[in-house]
Amino acid sequence: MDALKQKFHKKSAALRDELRAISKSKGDTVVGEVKLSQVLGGARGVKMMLWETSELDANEGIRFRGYSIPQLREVLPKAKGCNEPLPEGLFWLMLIGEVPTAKEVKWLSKEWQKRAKLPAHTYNVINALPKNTHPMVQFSVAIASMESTSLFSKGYAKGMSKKDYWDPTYEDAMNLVARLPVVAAYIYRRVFHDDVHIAADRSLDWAANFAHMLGINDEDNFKSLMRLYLTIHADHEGGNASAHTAHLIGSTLSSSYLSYAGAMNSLAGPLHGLANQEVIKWIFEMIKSIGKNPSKAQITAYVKKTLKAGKVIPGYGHAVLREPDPRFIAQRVFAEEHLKDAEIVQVVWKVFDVVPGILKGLGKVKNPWPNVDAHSGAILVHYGMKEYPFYTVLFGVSRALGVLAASCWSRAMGMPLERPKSVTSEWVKEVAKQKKKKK
Ligand code: HAX
Repeated sequence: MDALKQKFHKKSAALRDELRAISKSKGDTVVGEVKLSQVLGGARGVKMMLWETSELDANEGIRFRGYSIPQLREVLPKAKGCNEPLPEGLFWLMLIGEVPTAKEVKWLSKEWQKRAKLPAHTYNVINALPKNTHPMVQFSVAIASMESTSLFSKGYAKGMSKKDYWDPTYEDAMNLVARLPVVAAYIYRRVFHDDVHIAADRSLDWAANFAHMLGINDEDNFKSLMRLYLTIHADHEGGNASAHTAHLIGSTLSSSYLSYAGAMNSLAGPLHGLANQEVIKWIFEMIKSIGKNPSKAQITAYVKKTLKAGKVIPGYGHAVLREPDPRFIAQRVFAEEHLKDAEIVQVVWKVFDVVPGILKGLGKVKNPWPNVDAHSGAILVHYGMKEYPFYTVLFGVSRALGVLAASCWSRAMGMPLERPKSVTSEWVKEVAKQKKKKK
């Protein structure tokens, strides 16, 4: 058994016993109340799941096992000559709660390189789809097709004991994370580069090899960008739509392949991960309509026109955050270091100067600030990746780190089938009447 797996097993077995004891002795403790506005409002803020890998604070943003994004840039091991953390280090941290050494991260890079082979039929499944199928659909289908290699499903079919579920779940998570850059690069080169593929470079780390297989020219800076990008998109606690989808599907004991394919279908919605493509599409349309170097007054008019048409401003707002997203800030810092004169980046910064004031003025938007998706496209465009329908796939490769690490915990904890209660509108009206009477 590898060292990471051993540590995970030891820690998760201990926590499982501890939580079971807490549930038995203190299970009746009330931890909150649910209001009708939450029943009707997307369950915002309802505490109802366990998620070990990260936690989101509305004002401070995401913390991965207690570490903020600037702290991750300080403490996680880095590749030689690069200021950005290696995502392998974040996976290690999220899985067992310890900052890894450079040696441990090197081992993980090698381990993922070893596990990165796709089943032959997955290529056939992707190739069977018309090339104009949205890349997120190709990605999701490809992931689901790998279910046939799930060690968890094989073990379950053979009658594996509940206490052993964590073991093949760890193996599936490691295999899937290792394979995702290969799947994603294959889709990118298939759709946008005439099926001319680039072989993996096994000497590289996970993110750099992904950058290499994508074939983007400014390789060194793009490799640094991918290390940052795949780190900051990795997890956003458990309640966001993609993570929660994976958690729900996984709770039925379907494999990591099926649950992660489901997560990707959720990420592919424009209010969630697809917002990264919508942002740059919106910016391209604005540039087409008013020119490459729009003034703040012109952007203001364009934003108002978008709102008047009954549309949202993509890349702004958040269900939980109430301050500018630290993931936006991290990308801004990267852009300031590497590409501050790029015209497209200047446009993103001007949009940032204008949009929050306008959204605040609407009086209903709870968070007028940019989220993670407001910045990413402009940086990708600068490095030559203009094919925005692919952007959410990049997000999907990263999100696997957190979601699959969390899935190991769910299995190890023996988390039960998830089954919240729904209510009818009749029930809601009845409750509303009672509330009125009480007043
Ligand atoms: N532009 C215009 N209106 C907005 C808005 C925006 N960016 N953000 C919120 N609003 C509106 C909502 O549509 C809602 O209007 P109605 O009452 O008329 O329905 C009102 O403000 C209140 O919404 P809220 O409570 O502030 O926000 P929600 O928690 O309901 O929604 C969303 C959060 C992220 C879905 C929302 O802010 C939005 O649509 N943003 C644009 C899309 C986007 O960038 N999504 C990516 C989010 C981050 C992410 O998951 N990345 O993967």
